[in-house]
Amino acid sequence: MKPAPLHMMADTPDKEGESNVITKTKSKTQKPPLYKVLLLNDDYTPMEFVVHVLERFFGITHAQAVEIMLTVHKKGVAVVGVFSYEIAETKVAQVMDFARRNQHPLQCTMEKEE
Ligand code: TYC
Repeated sequence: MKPAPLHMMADTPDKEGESNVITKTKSKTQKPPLYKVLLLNDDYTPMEFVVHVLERFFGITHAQAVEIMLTVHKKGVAVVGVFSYEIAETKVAQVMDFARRNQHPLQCTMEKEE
């Protein structure tokens, strides 16, 4: 935990014989959770289709897309990106819909970041 910002700190100066311990460590405003978008391997979706999907929906370069596709192919799964809930949900829906319309079994899911 980071130290409390100046505006949250007690402004009473220390008196002799008195401790001035700051007990407030948790901020009131929490960062919104982030979600990993995961791509899963399968035996049937063509490699070129996966690369196209990555370029089309995640705005990454061809080289990055090939790299991620090969990671999924070898390891079974890879994180494609990390987004807010709504953006992650949209990416998953776009990939799943595009794969289904092209009759490929490609699977894409999302997972909350710890
Ligand atoms: N394993 C697939 C093949 O050999 C390629 C592939 C890569 C499929 C990544 C899905 O998410 C995937 N054609």
